[in-house]
Amino acid sequence: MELTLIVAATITHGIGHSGALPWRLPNEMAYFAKVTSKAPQGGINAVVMGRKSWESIPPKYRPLKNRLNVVVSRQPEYDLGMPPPTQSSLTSPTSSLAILRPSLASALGSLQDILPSDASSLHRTFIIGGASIYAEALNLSSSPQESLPFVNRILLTRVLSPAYSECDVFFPDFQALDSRWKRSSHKELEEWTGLQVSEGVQEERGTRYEYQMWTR
Ligand code: FOL
Repeated sequence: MELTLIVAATITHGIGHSGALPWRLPNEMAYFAKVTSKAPQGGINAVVMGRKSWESIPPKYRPLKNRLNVVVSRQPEYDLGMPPPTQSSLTSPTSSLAILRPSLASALGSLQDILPSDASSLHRTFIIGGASIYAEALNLSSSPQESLPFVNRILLTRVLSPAYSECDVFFPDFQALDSRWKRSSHKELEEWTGLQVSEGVQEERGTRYEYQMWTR
């Protein structure tokens, strides 16, 4: 099983502030939605997130549509605000689904079994945050953990300016922690996503950023 992590982070690795994204970038968000949704006929992608990230998604966009939403919380009674999927709701490939799992390892370990194989098959799995889930997925968590599948790809939107120095949650400095991470070419990013992606520095509402892909 291969895992892809998707994140938008500043130069100093800031990803959030006061429980929300530090910026509002509609085109960048559209990129996130397209990349995480795109799957072949009969396939569906999973988006795995921590409880605080789930809560940060505007209720009208929850669960993220056309994706299997997997929310990690140690609270067994945590209320996702919707009924758990039934066997029959899992057979409709366009439905939006949200399930709760008690750990990242159990979330990832159970994914294959969740979808009935006759209905829709799991295509790609994306780790969408936040800070503690990213750190654990990159095997940096200090708490004891079961062995996790390997994150071999990072779709990083590098936010170049402004600095967003108010950020209070951060993405790990993955390059400092593992020198095997190599930046892919723009062509490789487009080939892997199957999308046309704008190349070079983007500017939206005064924020400059760039779409990148890294692999190890
Ligand atoms: N990765 C990237 N590149 N950009 C992000 O903004 C991002 N955000 C998260 C994780 N990885 C990311 C976590 N935060 C929505 C809101 C917050 C969020 C993730 C997703 C959300 O509402 N998404 C809708 C799009 C809504 C719209 O079109 O405005 C979706 O359908 O994905």
